Amino acid sequence: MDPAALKEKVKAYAYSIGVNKIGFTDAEALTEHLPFVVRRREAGYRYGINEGDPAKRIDPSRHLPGAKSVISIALAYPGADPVVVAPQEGEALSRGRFSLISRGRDYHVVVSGKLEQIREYILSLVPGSSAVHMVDTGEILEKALAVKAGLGWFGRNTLLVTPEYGSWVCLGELITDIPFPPDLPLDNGCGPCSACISACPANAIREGEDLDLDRCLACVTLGKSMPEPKIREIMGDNLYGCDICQQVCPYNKKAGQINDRPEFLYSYDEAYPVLKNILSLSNKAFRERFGHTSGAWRGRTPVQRNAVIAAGNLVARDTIPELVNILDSDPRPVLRGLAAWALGRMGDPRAFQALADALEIEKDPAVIEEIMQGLGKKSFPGP
Ligand code: B12
Ligand code: SF4
Ligand code: SF4
Repeated sequence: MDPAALKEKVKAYAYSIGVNKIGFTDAEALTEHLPFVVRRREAGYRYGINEGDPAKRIDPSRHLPGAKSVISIALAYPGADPVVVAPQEGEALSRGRFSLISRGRDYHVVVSGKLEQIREYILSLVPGSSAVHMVDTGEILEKALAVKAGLGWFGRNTLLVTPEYGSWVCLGELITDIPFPPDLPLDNGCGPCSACISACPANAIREGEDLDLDRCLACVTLGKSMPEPKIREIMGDNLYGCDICQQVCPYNKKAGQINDRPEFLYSYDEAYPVLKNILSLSNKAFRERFGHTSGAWRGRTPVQRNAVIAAGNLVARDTIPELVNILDSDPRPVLRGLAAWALGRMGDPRAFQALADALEIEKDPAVIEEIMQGLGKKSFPGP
């Protein structure tokens, strides 16, 4: 079949199965992006995908020999709270917050499903052709491919912004050996706006430079180590990811609520879980409750760690019993240390007593230091 006619059929099919945007581009290496990838790698940021081979990250043909084109797709997800059951009036329980993309069914599964349907459709029309699909973890630079395929542009917050859905889209792509005619890139629509830069609480967006991943809360909240006290304070109530630089984007505000994809819907409790419940979750209970979301990717510890920090930031006195329990008996020193920090912010006699008791039995110097700080005492001089 003529590639141009095939392209139209593939586009129509993709829209019919709920893909919001689709674009086509060639499979040439993204050589102008190599310096960004190398710089990110040299900065020592790991988080899985950043440690990939830079040559593979920019070159579709490293993933499919004989690659001729890339089909980039975007699926819109709810950019606000469309399906929430508000808490009971008068509820006094403190809650944390999952970022929007980490709620509902894991987008990796949803986008991969669509890509597989498109792959099978192409194979039914062009038997013997080859295609591989990727979502997020597949090494290739997804935003750069989406820009080249005309889905949107690089916003100043480094995300792909589409004219219709703003940046509330998740991306995926099919690398194929069919020479589809390419689409044209769009003009950058940011204009003079810099709302995302001003709104970032961590001052992590430096225009023309990389995102500062030591500060970006989307990155910090994936971690398992003890953040610096200054960073803890700006982490707010975020349990996994951060949406602030997207929430202020005029394109995202204009897009409103995209609410027609049942897979991405969620309950209020899933989006804003009660902190005391998170603090006492076993590994098994965490998997049962959040295993279907992308927010479970890094496991229970980052979410619980961030819940302890959120409790401190919110001065959530309803969490004192759970924080005391962590300080007394959690095997993870990072959680014990942060529980001491959070208890120190409560201004409550129960919290103060728990810190004084813990000082008698704690053995880890870093945790002892946090307890001392929490009690308002001078630094621990060491053994
Ligand atoms: C590693 C990673 C992260 C890291 C680092 C993010 C980052 N910006 O690099 C962390 C954990 C922080 C992260 C956070 C988030 N992520 Co993320 N992440 C990725 C991943 C796996 C790789 C990104 C990457 O390659 N970075 C490497 C560096 C070098 O690239 P970069 O920072 O994007 O830099 C580019 C710009 O500088 C750009 N550029 C900008 N302007 C210009 C102009 C010119 C002329 C040129 C040449 C280049 C250029 O070129 C660079 C290279 O492409 C992608 C999936 C994938 N495989 O691509 C998802 C992905 C980017 N993440 C995604 C999402 C949703 C998020 C979060 C919104 C989640 C959340 N709510 O917390 C946040 C957003 C934070 C932010 N402001 O960017 C989506 C983005 C969708 C979209 N609309 O763009 C992706 C595409 C996953 C997906 N399949 O949907 N993420
Ligand atoms: S995700 Fe949050 S911390 Fe990171 S750049 Fe955006 S607003 Fe800043
Ligand atoms: S907030 Fe403004 S500068 Fe940032 S991505 Fe959106 S349009 Fe671009």
